[in-house]
Amino acid sequence: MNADCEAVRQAAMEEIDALEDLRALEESRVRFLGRKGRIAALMRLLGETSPEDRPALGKAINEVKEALTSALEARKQELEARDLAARAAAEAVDLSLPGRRPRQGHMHVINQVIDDIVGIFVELGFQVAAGPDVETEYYNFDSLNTPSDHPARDSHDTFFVKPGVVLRTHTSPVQMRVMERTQPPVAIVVPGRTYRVDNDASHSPMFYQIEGLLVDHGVTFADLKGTLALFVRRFFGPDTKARFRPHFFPFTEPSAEMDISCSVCRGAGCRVCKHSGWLEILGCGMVHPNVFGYAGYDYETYTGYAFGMGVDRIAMLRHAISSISFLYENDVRFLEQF
Ligand code: 2NL
Repeated sequence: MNADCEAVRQAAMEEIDALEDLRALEESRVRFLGRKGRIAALMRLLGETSPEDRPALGKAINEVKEALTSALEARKQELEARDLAARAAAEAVDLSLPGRRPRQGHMHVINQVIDDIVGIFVELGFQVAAGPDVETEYYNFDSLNTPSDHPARDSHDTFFVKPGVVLRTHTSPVQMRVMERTQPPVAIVVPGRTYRVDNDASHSPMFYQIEGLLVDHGVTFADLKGTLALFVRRFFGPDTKARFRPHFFPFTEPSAEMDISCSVCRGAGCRVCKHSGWLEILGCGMVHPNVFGYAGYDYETYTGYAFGMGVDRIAMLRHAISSISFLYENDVRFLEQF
């Protein structure tokens, strides 16, 4: 009888040693320790055993049962530990890795330049004004003393929305609207989008301008020169020189263009200034009496100056940007440099 016990123990131990997963282990447990298992079969033999042999056989069966139970438990713990280790390895997180830094954005270079320019004039007491991008021909041209046969007014230069309505070609209509509703003194700067039919390395059909307007008693061209000279020294640096050349605009008389000493070569001559030593950066002049007439201002009582500059051109000069399209195609590799 002990031989039967020994056979069951032998078979069970071999099987348990070979177990490779928890499901097979449970099947083994049922096969040996279950109600219809091998141990239960040995128990049934007890009944057929003589009373004097029974205690020894019972003891032997119990020893096998206990040996199997603890062998199964030990194997179960080994397999569970192995599963846990495998899962831990598969799901491992390296806590010493550096975190992923979120990419931080910033103001567009155009807006940085607008803020810098506007900031200089605000410090001088100018207020900031804004108005619609879609304008009437009246505010964009007629009220600014621009005759109806002026070349800028045809569809090769100006975007027409419908007859009488255009995309503003400068921000001057905003100054007209402010003058209509305000009595002098007026001192405003107007940054904004403007539109012209034009597209090459230095022109985009949508671009940014900043214009300024100051109207009061006794404003002179000297005030204009002094204010703009201060502006360029603040913006381009204290050694920047400025010069004024006579020019023509329909809305100012007299009119001028202002050049500054080349910020790239400091006047020595380079590709950027086309070897002249000077860069053209803005147009300006004394507000034309006819414009005051449209605004409802008495040109015998008031005088004023106005100026306008292209923000894109100034941003390109400041940062040595070779083509205006860089400013508008929004390639992050370009934008993040500023
Ligand atoms: C340029 C030249 C200029 C003005 C803009 C202006 C506005 C009013 C009345 C009179 Cl309401 N003038 N604006 C005057 C002279 C020049 O801009 O080259 N801009 C990029």
